[in-house]
Amino acid sequence: MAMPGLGRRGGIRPPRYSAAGLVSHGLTHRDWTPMWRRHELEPGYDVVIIGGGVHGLATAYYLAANHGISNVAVLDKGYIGGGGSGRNTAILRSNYLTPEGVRFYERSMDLYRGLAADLNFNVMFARRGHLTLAHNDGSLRTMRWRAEVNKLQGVDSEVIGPDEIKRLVPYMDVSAAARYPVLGALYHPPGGIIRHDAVVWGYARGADARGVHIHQDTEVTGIDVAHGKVTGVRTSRGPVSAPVVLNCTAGWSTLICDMAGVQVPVQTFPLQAAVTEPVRPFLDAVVVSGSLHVYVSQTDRGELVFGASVDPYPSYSMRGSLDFIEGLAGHVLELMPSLARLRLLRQWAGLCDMTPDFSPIMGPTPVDGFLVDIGWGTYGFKAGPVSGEAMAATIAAGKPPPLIAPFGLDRFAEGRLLGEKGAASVGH
Ligand code: PYC
Repeated sequence: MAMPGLGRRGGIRPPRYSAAGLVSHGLTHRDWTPMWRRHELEPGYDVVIIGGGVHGLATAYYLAANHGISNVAVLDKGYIGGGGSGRNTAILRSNYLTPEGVRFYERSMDLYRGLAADLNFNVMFARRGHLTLAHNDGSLRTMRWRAEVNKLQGVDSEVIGPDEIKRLVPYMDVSAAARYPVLGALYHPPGGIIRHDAVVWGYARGADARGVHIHQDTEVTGIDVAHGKVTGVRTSRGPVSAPVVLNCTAGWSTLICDMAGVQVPVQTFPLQAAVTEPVRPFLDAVVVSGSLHVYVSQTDRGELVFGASVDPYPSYSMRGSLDFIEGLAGHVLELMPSLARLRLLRQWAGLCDMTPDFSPIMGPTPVDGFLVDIGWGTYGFKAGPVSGEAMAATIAAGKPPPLIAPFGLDRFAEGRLLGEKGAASVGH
């Protein structure tokens, strides 16, 4: 995969956000500069990125910021962040099961920790501590395994017992009388939550300022390939030529791969979530129970955000179901009976592009110049920054950096699967 000489396009310098700027805008009622601009669709770009979620926008940002490649278009069929990036439960962690996975997600945590300063945009990262509960001996064994792999990679994780869990989450029922008694937990202190929309907007603003064109309402309807090489895309607004096309479309990724004639072992399943009315802060940690198929965290505004496992059938539906909410409510109450009177405000679904080994597919495909950053399953949001950084490096250098080399599409043919199912928040 040889990348052509990729070029730079001039950007603008966005105004720096500061406390003084906030006061001055408040007093003068001056409008804020829009965070990204609208552009005519050019007939050609050096790089076309399909999908305006955190992965696509982060890739565009790092292409421009780290490699000086800014003749880049990000195309989204809807609005930026309207897919998985705006529908996930915004949990960050790096306590995975394989050394490759732990290293990769830990780099993402590093980037997330510095993101507000890097983008000059408050992404509201909150380190909260992340607890994955074990309700049986089998899960406890997996938690110990993960803790050891994590420690070997320098990631802070340890197995703790019910007393320590009760200290961290006083409202949780850790008694032996609980229907699924809590035997212990994998405790990952650096885990936390973030404001997912802000991450999308921050990357969009940073990419736009460096000359990237962000095109919303621009659906890709075809991909042109000649002599085994990608030459461009067709869109609802006309054709665009490009020697490099990157598929960052998560739940829709197989549809885009089909357009290029590339087969990938991915199936799309909905993942549902829900949010309650806001209440006073009482839950600091992020709590996950695989056996009860539920995870819960409390936002800085006081809402509780809940999620579960993916729906048990492939679908492109992004609507919530009664079935899901009934099951979820029952499981939450088994963990925290005192939440019985809390009211749910909203439920929704996002789409997960699941692979057989629960690890992503990143890098080149058999079509020269057509790259993928897909197969995220339920882990996509956590990986946004590192994926962007690594895919930008792949495009700039013409080959994937060592950090993502294990995640290539060729691993399925070569039998080098990277099983991360044991690191899933909940059973799937
Ligand atoms: O892997 O932490 C996770 C997660 C939470 C929600 C979906 N995936």
